[in-house]
Amino acid sequence: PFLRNVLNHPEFISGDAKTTFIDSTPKLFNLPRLRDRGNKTMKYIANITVNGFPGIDQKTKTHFDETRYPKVKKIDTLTTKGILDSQGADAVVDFVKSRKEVLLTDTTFRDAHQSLLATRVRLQDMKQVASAVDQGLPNLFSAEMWGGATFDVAYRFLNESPWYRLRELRKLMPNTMFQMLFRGSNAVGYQNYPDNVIQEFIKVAAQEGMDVFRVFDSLNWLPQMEKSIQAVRDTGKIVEATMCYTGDILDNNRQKYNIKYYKDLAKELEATGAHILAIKDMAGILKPQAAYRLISELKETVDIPLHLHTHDTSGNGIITCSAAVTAGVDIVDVATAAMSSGTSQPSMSSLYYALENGKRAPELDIDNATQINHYWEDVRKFYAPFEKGLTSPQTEVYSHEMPGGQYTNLQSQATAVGLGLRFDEVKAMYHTVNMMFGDIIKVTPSSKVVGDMALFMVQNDLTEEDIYEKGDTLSFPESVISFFAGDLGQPVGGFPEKLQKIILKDKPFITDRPGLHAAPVNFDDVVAELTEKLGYEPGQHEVLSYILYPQVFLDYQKMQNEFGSVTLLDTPTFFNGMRVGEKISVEIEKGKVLLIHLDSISEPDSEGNRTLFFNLNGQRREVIVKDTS
Ligand code: 3PY
Ligand code: ZN
Repeated sequence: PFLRNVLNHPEFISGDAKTTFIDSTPKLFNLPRLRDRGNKTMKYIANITVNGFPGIDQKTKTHFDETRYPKVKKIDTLTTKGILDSQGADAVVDFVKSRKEVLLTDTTFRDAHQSLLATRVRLQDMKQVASAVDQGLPNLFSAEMWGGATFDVAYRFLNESPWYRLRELRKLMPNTMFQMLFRGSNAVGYQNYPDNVIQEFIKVAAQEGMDVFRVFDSLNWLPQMEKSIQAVRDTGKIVEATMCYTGDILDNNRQKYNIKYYKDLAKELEATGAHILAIKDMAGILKPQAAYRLISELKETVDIPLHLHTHDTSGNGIITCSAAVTAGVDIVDVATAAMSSGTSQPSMSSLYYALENGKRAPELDIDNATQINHYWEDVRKFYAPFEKGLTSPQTEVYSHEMPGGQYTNLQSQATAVGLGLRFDEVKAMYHTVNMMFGDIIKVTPSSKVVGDMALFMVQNDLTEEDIYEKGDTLSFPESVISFFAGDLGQPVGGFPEKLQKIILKDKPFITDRPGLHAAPVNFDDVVAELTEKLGYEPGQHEVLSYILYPQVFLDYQKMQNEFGSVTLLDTPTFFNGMRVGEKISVEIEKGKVLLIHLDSISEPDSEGNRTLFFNLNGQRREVIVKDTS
């Protein structure tokens, strides 16, 4: 039926086709478009097959067919999404408060792969399991599936629009609240953006289906969060105001961030009108006893529900969550077992059994969770090239305090500048730099500043003393200069003045909110500029992407023009191309499938071009690719 087209339609052959023929049988005219898509897809595959995907060893290709698809029992129950859509955000808060059991947020689609697999998990792999999560785990508070690094990485490395990801998952998961991580005035980027960009981003994200916004600031500086919190409130969606946890409240020698600090901050965050207070332990350094004390005291300090986010880097994640549950935390973040632990969140099923038969055991269908997990056990294998993280618990995190998502990133950065074998020194230096900076909150983007400085010092064999002695002659990394100029806001207790002078030299610095210095973006101007570049009028979401990541967005568009949408390819083919003799199928629309067989590959000709002989839905096709490998 796929090959049925206008030329072999009986009406056309009989010569009876009228001018209304196109209108009454539009499907038949899709063929050139399908062929075009097929050709672009083969061009992508040919390229990857011959030249490889950047950073991926081409030798092994995992097979897609061997994946176990989850078979879950559908459970009908009241969902937070149902409450939000019918009664609004405050009703969800009331619902959370009324529950005796702890609620769970599943981070598998966002932080888990950001922390384990360099944020590389593709929509195609989420889509296959999305309905199962929606139908099989309806008691989840939410699924975190957007924001943080996923926005940038989707465009930059996966040729995938994060907006398309959001829309597609929304369709498949109508009963689950979607949650995103939002970096306050830094949005989903690494720098401060004008207030109107922040407001517009939140508005459009809410329209596209986002329900819960976890708003944080990388220095815990309230002025950098207030506009975002208000913007979420204006959309009617749920806002979690966030405190990032650092230090150790139970360490008497480390009292900069003591219990009083967190209680005061909690009150300020509650006063912004936030629906929920999130405690974001981005590095996984909230020890179990500290979790018990922190949650117990925060419960007495604020009225809004508490949502705990931690990482399992130290191996103590389950105990921390369990202590927090005993102390009364309302919601905790977990990930499906196969995507949990190490620098990721603690495992959903491990926590389930840790709490089983207790007073606050979560409502979770463990058989459905296991089915879903089998799928992820298989899918994780596709991403083996990105597995650079820890293979065992690491308690050193209590000293370096590096966020879960940064660990593998910094390791790759270190390797890229030839410091792969000196990563232990980089970690130690990360701690030194943090102390030099005055012991700051370290989370994107402030954590990147600390990482950049640590790499700079190890690379140039500089000690702390060297910075103070010969700092005048050194050119520091751009991010470090910008941080000390106040571009990310003000750290708790201010900047260390002596170091600030050394780093900034004569550069001016600000002590007020960076947004006050940023002119609003004129969206009409951006639309005009982008229309010219794209050749069509962009949607609001595209305008925002372009403002946040101009070059990344344009590069993505260029790839789209050349290769079409490659989002639908299976992941092994996306990363590894095809092998001679292999056959794959790509469902480009419901019921429309491209069947692609790679027959052979020629030797390179005198100009280094190879010809790939494909068979696309029964027809021979040739694609010529320059071999640059
Ligand atoms: C992010 O901002 O991407 C984070 O996950 C911080 O923990
Ligand atoms: Zn995290």
